[in-house]
Amino acid sequence: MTYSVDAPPASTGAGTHTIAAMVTDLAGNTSSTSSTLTVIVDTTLPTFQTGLFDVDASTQSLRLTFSENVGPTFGKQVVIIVDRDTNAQIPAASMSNGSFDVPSSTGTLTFPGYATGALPDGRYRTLIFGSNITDLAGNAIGGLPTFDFFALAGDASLDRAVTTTDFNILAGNFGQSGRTFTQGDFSYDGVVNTTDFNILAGNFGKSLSLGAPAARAASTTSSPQPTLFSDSLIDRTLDGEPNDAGLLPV
Ligand SMILES: [Ca+2]
Ligand SMILES: [Ca+2]
Repeated sequence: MTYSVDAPPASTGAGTHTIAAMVTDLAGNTSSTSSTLTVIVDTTLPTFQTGLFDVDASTQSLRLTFSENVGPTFGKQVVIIVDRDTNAQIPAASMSNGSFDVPSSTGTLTFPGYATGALPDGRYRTLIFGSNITDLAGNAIGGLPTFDFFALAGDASLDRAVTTTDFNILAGNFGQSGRTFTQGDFSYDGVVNTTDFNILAGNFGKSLSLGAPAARAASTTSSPQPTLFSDSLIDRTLDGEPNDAGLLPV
């Protein structure tokens, strides 16, 4: 015979609870205690912690770290990456589906739709759809957290400019294998050679300023957005004002 019993209030608070059952029949005979069931009640909302644009991974990787496991809901469907100067979005079709490392509570997205997996040069803002990201108990992050980063081919020193500093880094690693982006392997084939020199030469003198981007056209987001988030919310997150042609914040 199977019974369904509502858990008593004492077991509904946050934390780990052990539940066991004992029954008494009409004659007063009491059963032994059942085997136990452990229940974890989680009422703590997960949070977005930090972001990292990892140029030194084997392929460029955007890593987003959360306060706990949100893996089952993490993926490219819960983020939008926008070029802050042009308002262009990184197409979802160019992004990996996303993976999640439970021990570090970190989700990773890569960009296999681009040659060598490297994003076009630009200053990017990641919009994280917090209402769609939940922990295992279903608690959502909520809101629209953001993470800003930049991509600049040839900028081995990661100072937002392609200069002789970067050339010297490349020269110091020239001809060597097992190298990373910050060692001059801008083509992500592990080797520093003329291919990387040509990438650097093509961007020599280019820089991405820290200042506010130039005025842009009114919001023209073209990709379908999760319905929880309107274009105006996304636009306010980008520049603090709804659907206008204002300046993006620094
Ligand atoms: Ca540099
Ligand atoms: Ca290379």
